[in-house]
Amino acid sequence: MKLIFAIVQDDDAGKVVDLLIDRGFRATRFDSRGGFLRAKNSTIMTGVEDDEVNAVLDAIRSTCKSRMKSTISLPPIMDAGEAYVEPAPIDVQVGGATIFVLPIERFERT
Ligand code: 2BA
Repeated sequence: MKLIFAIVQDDDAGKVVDLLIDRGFRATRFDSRGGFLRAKNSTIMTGVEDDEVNAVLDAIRSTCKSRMKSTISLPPIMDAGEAYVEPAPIDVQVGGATIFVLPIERFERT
């Protein structure tokens, strides 16, 4: 059995969960936040049999789009006398999805 964590953009999370449920999988969605952009995203957790992993990954790939996001790069904290660097907007391409597939040692639903 495997545990799949997929970090996806909020705009795609509802579609991923709906498709997984339609296809007979169980899923849990968490609100999360990326460390780099500090923007809200969603983490979807799903536990599946080994032979179902590819079907889950297909569902995620088919619903999650990569998008460009803008952020402001903040200057490091400066000491007195250092030149001020204007915060500059930068564009980054945010996946798709960032997916981790982990082995499960034991699974119980009581
Ligand atoms: P964030 O950490 O907010 O990152 C958003 C996007 O910013 C990343 O998209 C990447 O394009 C860019 N980025 C991240 N760190 C960077 C850096 N040090 N320098 C330059 N650009 C950087 P994705 O790679 O598609 O990641 C989307 C979200 O997935 C991330 O949001 C984070 O929440 C999660 N994630 C990605 N890789 C991860 C990892 N190895 N472990 C845990 N979470 C991860």
